[in-house]
Amino acid sequence: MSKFPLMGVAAAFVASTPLGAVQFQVIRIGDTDGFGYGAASGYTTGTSASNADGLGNLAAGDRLPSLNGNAKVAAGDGDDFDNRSGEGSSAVGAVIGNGTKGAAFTDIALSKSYDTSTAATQVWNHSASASGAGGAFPMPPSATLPNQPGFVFDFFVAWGDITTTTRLFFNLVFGDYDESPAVIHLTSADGSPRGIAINTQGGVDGLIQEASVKLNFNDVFTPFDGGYKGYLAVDFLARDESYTAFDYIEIGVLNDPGSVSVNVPRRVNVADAGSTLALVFAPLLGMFVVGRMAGRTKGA
Ligand SMILES: [Ca+2]
Ligand SMILES: [Ca+2]
Ligand SMILES: [Ca+2]
Ligand SMILES: [Ca+2]
Repeated sequence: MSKFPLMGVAAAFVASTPLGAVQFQVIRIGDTDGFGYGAASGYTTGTSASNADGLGNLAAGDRLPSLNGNAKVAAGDGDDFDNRSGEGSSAVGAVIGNGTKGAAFTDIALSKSYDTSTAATQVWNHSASASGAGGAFPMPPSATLPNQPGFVFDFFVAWGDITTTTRLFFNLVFGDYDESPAVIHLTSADGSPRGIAINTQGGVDGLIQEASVKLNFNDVFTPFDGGYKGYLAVDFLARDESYTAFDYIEIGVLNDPGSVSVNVPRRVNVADAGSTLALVFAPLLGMFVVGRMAGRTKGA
């Protein structure tokens, strides 16, 4: 219970929808705006349009823009950006707790060269259509790896707004992952860990991918006064990655338990809750977690 010392205290929540009025549908950290590029009209990655299929916002299967016009997307290669615009968290049918965090890691290049680009006022901003110093790097200094985010979902759903048979999905949208080893590490409400294997982009620089996993009710929720606490910690463990970006991360209701295809169109890595992935990755995770915790003192 000590994991949620503030839950239940009214001041600990930011009300997004009235309690008891709306069925739980989703909680999201960051926003679904194509890494702040939207449809990325006019942006290219090498000779290709960054929005490869020309549909909607930048999404899985598209590529992060190479801002200096070459085919590479990398640290020190003219591609540092900060498209953040007051990123926060949102929810439908839930109240967001103070422990929810990580939005500052979205819509920004988590690049080893970010601080250098800041000093040179060469951090691109899509809305301004200009370069500048950019905002504060979320885990300074940028030159010290790992630069990867630690996300935490901390929320409350009232009794009438979810049933214990509800199946859930977890989804994370990221770009330019090309340095193995890496794994997405989930920590459930009861403290149990799980790993999601992810594939490198296979030579497609800047590739945007989604990682999804199905979750059981009990993986996320525990009973609490008047409803359920929701909790999930998500660490992107890639100790050697010098350049990545994240669009958003979410937990939602899985309306069709047989498929998560609506949420994971391409390059997906889907595993059922209770799979053996946690066992497969346990030794790897131990190594990563130790490394990650050592670097964690740098801040959220
Ligand atoms: Ca945004
Ligand atoms: Ca580039
Ligand atoms: Ca990379
Ligand atoms: Ca976003």
